[in-house]
Parts: sequence; structure tokens; C-alpha cells
Amino acid sequence: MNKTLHYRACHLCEAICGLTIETTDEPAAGLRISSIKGDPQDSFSRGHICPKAVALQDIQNDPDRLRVPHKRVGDDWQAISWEEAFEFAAQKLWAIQQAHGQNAVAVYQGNPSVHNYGLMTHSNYFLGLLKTRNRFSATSVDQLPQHLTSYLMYGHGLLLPIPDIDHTDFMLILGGNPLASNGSIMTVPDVEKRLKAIQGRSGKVVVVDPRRSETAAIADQHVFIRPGGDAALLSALLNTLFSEGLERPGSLPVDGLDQVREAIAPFTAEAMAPLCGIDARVIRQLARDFAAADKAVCYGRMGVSTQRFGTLCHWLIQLINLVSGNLDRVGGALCTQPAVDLVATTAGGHFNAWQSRVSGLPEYGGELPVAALAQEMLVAGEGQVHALVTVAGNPVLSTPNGQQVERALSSLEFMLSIDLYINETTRYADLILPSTSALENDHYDTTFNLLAVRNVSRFNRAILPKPQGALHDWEIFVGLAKAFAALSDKPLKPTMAPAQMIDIGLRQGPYGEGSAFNLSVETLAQHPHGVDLGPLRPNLATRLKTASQRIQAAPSQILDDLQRLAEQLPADRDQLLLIGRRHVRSNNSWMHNYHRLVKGKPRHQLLMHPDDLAARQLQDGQRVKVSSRVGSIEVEVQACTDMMPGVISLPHGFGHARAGVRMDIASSQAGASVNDLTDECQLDAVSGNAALNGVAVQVVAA
Ligand SMILES: Nc1nc2c(c(=O)[nH]1)N[C@H]1C(S)=C(S)[C@@H](COP(=O)(O)OP(=O)(O)OC[C@H]3O[C@@H](n4cnc5c(=O)[nH]c(N)nc54)[C@H](O)[C@@H]3O)O[C@H]1N2
Ligand SMILES: Nc1nc2c(c(=O)[nH]1)N[C@H]1C(S)=C(S)[C@@H](COP(=O)(O)OP(=O)(O)OC[C@H]3O[C@@H](n4cnc5c(=O)[nH]c(N)nc54)[C@H](O)[C@@H]3O)O[C@H]1N2
Ligand code: SF4
Ligand SMILES: [Mo]
Repeated sequence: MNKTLHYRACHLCEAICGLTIETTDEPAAGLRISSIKGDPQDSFSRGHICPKAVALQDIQNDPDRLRVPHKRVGDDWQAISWEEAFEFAAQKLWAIQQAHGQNAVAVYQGNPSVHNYGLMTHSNYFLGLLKTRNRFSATSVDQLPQHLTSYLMYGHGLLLPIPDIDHTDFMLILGGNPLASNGSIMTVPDVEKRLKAIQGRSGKVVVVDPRRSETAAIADQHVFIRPGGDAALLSALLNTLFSEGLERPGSLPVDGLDQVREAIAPFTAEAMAPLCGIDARVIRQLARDFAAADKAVCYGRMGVSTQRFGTLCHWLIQLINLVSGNLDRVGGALCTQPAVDLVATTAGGHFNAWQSRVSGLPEYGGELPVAALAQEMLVAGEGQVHALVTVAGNPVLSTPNGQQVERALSSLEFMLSIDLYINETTRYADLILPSTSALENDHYDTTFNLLAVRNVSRFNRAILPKPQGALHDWEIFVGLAKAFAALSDKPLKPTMAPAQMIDIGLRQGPYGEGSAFNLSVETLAQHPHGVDLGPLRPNLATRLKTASQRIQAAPSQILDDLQRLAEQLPADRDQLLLIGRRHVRSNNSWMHNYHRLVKGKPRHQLLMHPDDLAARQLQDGQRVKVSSRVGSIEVEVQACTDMMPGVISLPHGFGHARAGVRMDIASSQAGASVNDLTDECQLDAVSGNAALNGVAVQVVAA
């Protein structure tokens, strides 16, 4: 028996924890994973691990995971060769574009597209050839307002200031639950220890959330907020900083601050209190506490992105950090300096250069908001979408009005999915192309090193050999690109393996050739626990990519939205509002097929305050019917005093009982899909991001 230890990062979520993986090679059983543990020697995660990483071995062995191309034949699936698959896909897509124009093929890229490096480096090698304006991704059910804000204020959508959690004295968290999510747009393995360390140095953690979340439970202060009320709270906080003279001058080059001061003047704590359901005295005190801390940072995530004022919220968060002197300051919000620097090497972005055909939503960085996807397929006319390519995504469960998405998918002439499973979305595909699994791949994290609370770098070699006849994601894109280019007889630029691209990025980057670190794939290979490149440092002034090289504090596109906030009516106390949540044993829609993660009691109940149950004569544990403008679902309700009265919570990513889904374990604990209730018309007005939180619903006995 041959045992080997391997060290590599987990890239299932943004925390990129270092793992120690043991493989065992036995003559009879062959090579297998025998254990997965946290790596205490990892320079960044220091041994932290969560249950999802242990499930990597279940992904590896899952009999439901596809290993070869699958072509639909009626209601059934047939395994075919890669050559046949590439040829079939290329011909279908080519024919549809010939008949209806390039935009007739749409693309949706899901969340693993930024977690798996072959998808990062090569998806565009093929998708770019399609030259379609109908490109969509999970970005617009997630962090789009953050990219847009950074693009408009700092000139690059990836110049995202990250909380300097290890040095701050005061962390104000809105709409994020890092204890469950392990951090987001803040790569922070081991977040609980780091939050407790703030408290250990006499600092303070404050959480604003309509639910007493796991993070709120360990915070020094938890403030309940009506869902969608954050723009009101944040504008009142900024107003208080200005009106009470709590500004702290900084040295950053800024344009437009006087305009902001003037625009925010009417948004006093007293005026905003009814909109967010927080007492004006609490708001003012929060602003004073924040300003009084030597080093403070305001951080907002999913809960404030995916709501009707998502962009306004993220702009206000930037301004609160800026005006209080905490932007680009140690212990405040800092931009990273990653080893492969996408900010330095890519263009800043563009916004509203074109709009979606049916609802006129703006593109950002070449993508349209995914809330518009179904109508682009369903509404007939010039430019209608007739074919879809999905890449590592499950829009039926993850985008608003999932039932409408399903109707749209069933109307398509052709659908290609690059995915590991026959799930709620890919069951509509004509062809599914599965890639190798995570442990059969190399990996370098270009995305999450860019968002990390320390500058770190590591390169992972594959742990398991590539199975015979399998292809990596990047090879699938190369195969598709070649077959498609052959039909269009346009020349195809040569490409290289992802590792070579990363090697070039590392060598040319700030820690590459000529620097003390001399990073390359080869030098990183000598550091299996990763290389620590030091804490974040102030650098924003030198990284700005605006035309003026100055921060634009008052972009008109965002400033104009203040008017919409001013016209908001006070929250209707009797209206139930639906929000989402995450659990540490779950990962969006796709990790429910692993016994290790789903065992025990179900975790997908609807949470409701006992007073709200009583008001409706409902009982804890009962099945209820939840309805919104777009549809209804049935689910079990659970009494929960952690909920703010008037607010209910349901996690997304469930609803696996649909016919034809081939994920046995997931289907046996199906749950209901919250996105059968979320509304494709309820959007952040500035960016078009879906407002998945704060959905008006009714609940009755089922
Ligand atoms: N109501 C509500 N809706 C939400 C959210 C919410 O909080 N509330 N959250 C939103 C957010 S933040 C996100 S990011 C989205 C996620 O939405 P999506 O990205 O659409 O969905 P995922 O559930 O992440 O699905 C990932 C898919 O990728 C496949 N996959 C996994 N690994 C690989 C791989 O290596 N290669 C390939 N080719 N495929 C792979 C899986 O089989 C699965 O089908 O959901 C959003 N939707
Ligand atoms: N275990 C696990 N980890 C994950 C994921 C997962 O599915 N499971 N998904 C990954 C992905 S794709 C992402 S984007 C990140 C997201 O990471 P986070 O942003 O930390 O996401 P959530 O845990 O959904 O936390 C959102 C919080 O916002 C609150 N909220 C809802 N509405 C409002 C509101 O109107 N105002 C305020 N202030 N709060 C509100 C919710 O109650 C919830 O506590 O997590 C990543 N990590
Ligand atoms: S928190 Fe869990 S899923 Fe996320 S990187 Fe770490 S081990 Fe992987
Ligand atoms: Mo996400």
C-alpha cells in the first residue's frame, strides 16, 4: 500500500483554504483519496477547512457525475465521442447563427466559471467566436453592483477594496454572513477567528441583517433591518458623518465630493429611519462609533447587492469608507496587489454600450443582466435567442422566475451545456459536455487572490491522473473552438495550456522576474503550502484607472438613483418580505448530491418568526404555500426567533424534484426553489442586477 500526501487549495468557495490530501494506491483498488484535512502549514488558511472540502472525494466518486459527452435522444441520453460532440455542437450553433444572426445564440456562465482556472483562461477562446451580445452570467444575480461601482468610481470593475480584517478596530457588515459563506469579495479563510481577533484587540463587529445570522450571533451588536432598507440606512450614516463633522480628510485624489455632500443632505437619520425600520438614534450612534474608531471598515455583500438599491448601497459603502478616512488605509478598505494582476493587464470595463432587446437593460463588461434572459428567448422578433450555451451554471435554480426560465429553455432550438451533471437546467440541453473533476485539474486562483485579505499566491498540481478519454474544461473549449472555426473558415489564434498562461502572468507580475519573490509556476511548485506576499497596503492612488486618475465620488448614473430612494414609501409593516440564506454544508445549487453534506435533518425550511406564524394560525413544522407575483411553492415552515418579524428566509439552490434530474441524493431531499418566487422584474435600477432579497410574498397553510 502506497500512501502519498498532497497539498493544494480548495477552490469550491472563495476562501481558497489549503488542504492536506492523502491518496492511497493499492494494487487491487487502484488510486483513491484516503483523507482530506486542513493544512496547518498553509500560509493563509492555517489549517481551516469546512465540510465541503471533505466532500471533494464524493464529487470524485459520484456515480451521477457525467464522464463523457451525453447527447439527448428523445427523453433519454446517449454517450457519444468527443469528436462527434464538437462537430454536432458547432454545426447546430453555426446553422442557428446563419439563419437568425449572431445574437440568436446566448451564453450563460455560472459561478464555477470564476473558481476553476481552465474556465477562466479558456471559455472565451470558444465563446468569443460566437460574437453574440446575448451574454449572461451569475454576476447579475450576485456582485454586479460592486463591479459597476468600482468601474465608475475607480475606473476598473476589479478594483474592489477589501476589508483589512486583520488590522481593523471596527467592522460594520451589511448583508453578508461570512460564518456561513466563508467570506465573499473578501477571501478570508478562517473568518471566525479573524472576527474574534478584532474583538480580542478591543474592537467591535456590528452586523446589519434582517436575520440574526451566525455572524450576527458572534457580533458585538446586531441591528435588524427591513429587507431593502440598506440604502436608507447607509445614506443616513453618510449624512451623519457630514452633518456632525465626523469627516476625516485623506490624501486620495477625489472629484465630486462636494456634489455628494449636497445630494446627501436631505437623507437625515430621522428621514431615513422609517424606510429601514431602524431608530434614528441608533443610526446616529452607529455613525459616531464608526467615526470614533481609529481604523474602521464598512463591508456589504450579497444581501445588499441583490436588492432594489444594490448599486446605491455599494456606492454609499465606498463613500462611508472614503469620508471617514478609511479607504485605502491600513485597517480600513484596501485593494490587493495580486501576483497575477488582472487590474493592471485588462481594460477597466464598459457600461450601457448596448441594451437587452426586450427590456432595455444595460450591458456591463459585455454582459447583460440575466433577469432578461428568459424574455430574450420567449419574445419573438428580430434578434430573438434560439440557442443557449450554459457553462457551469444552473439558471433554473439560481436566477429569478426559474419557472419562466424553464419555459424558455424548453422553447429553444438547441442547447449546449458544459457541466458535470444532468440537473434542473442541463436536463433541457441537447448535448452535455462534462469536464474532469477538481482534483484531476491544475489550479491557480486568478480571481480570489485578487480579493484576498492578504496578498498570497499558490499553484496546485492535479492530484489524480486525468482519466482515459476525459477532457479538462479548457480542452473542451479548444475542441469547440476548432470545430466552430472550421465551419466559419475564420483563422483561429493558437492557444496554450492554462499553466503556461499563468506562468507568463506570474513572471510579468509584480512579484515575478526581477523581484525578490521571482514567482513562476516552477518557483511556486517549491512552495506547496503557498507563498505569503505580505499584508495589503495602501495602493489605490497608483492603481486608479479613471481617465482623470482621480476617484469619481459622484458618478451621475448612481447619483441620479438617489431620487428613487427619496421617493420610497415607508416600509409596510404587514407585508411579509422574503430573503435568502446560506449554510456552510451547501454550495449554491450543486452540492446537494453528496451524502456527507446533506445527511442529518434538512436545512432548507422556510424560517419565520413565531409572531408571524401565530398571526396566520400556522404551526411550526407545518407545510405552507408561499406565493409571490410570479409563482408559488410549498415548503415546511420552521419557527425561528432569529428572524425579524415580517421577514422570512429560504435558501436558494433547492428544488431538485424536477423530472429528469439525475442526481439521486439531491432529489431525495429536494426542497423548493426560492427562485420560483423571485421576480425577474424586481431589479436594481442602475445595474439591472436581480433583487433576490426583499420579495413581497404571502404565506398560507398548504
Ligand atoms: N434567490 C437567490 N438566488 C441566488 C442567490 C441567492 O442568494 N438567492 N445567489 C446567487 C449567487 S451569489 C450565485 S453565484 C448564483 C449561482 O448560480 P449558478 O452559477 O447558475 O449555479 P451553481 O449552483 O453555482 O451551479 C454550478 C454548476 O456548475 C457545475 N460545475 C461545478 N463544477 C464545475 C466544473 O468544474 N466545470 C463545469 N463545466 N461545471 C461545473 C455544477 O454541476 C452546476 O451545474 O446563484 C444566485 N442565485
Ligand atoms: N456555504 C456556502 N458558502 C458559500 C456559498 C454557498 O452557497 N454556501 N455561496 C458562495 C457564493 S456564490 C457567494 S456570492 C457568497 C455570498 O456570501 P455572503 O454575501 O456572505 O452571503 P449570504 O450568506 O447569503 O449572506 C447574505 C446575508 O444577507 C442577509 N440579507 C438578506 N437581505 C438583506 C437586506 O436587505 N439587507 C441586509 N443588510 N441583509 C440582508 C441575509 O439574511 C444573509 O445573512 O457565498 C459563497 N460561499
Ligand atoms: S471554506 Fe470550505 S469550501 Fe471554502 S475553500 Fe475552505 S474548505 Fe473549501
Ligand atoms: Mo455568488
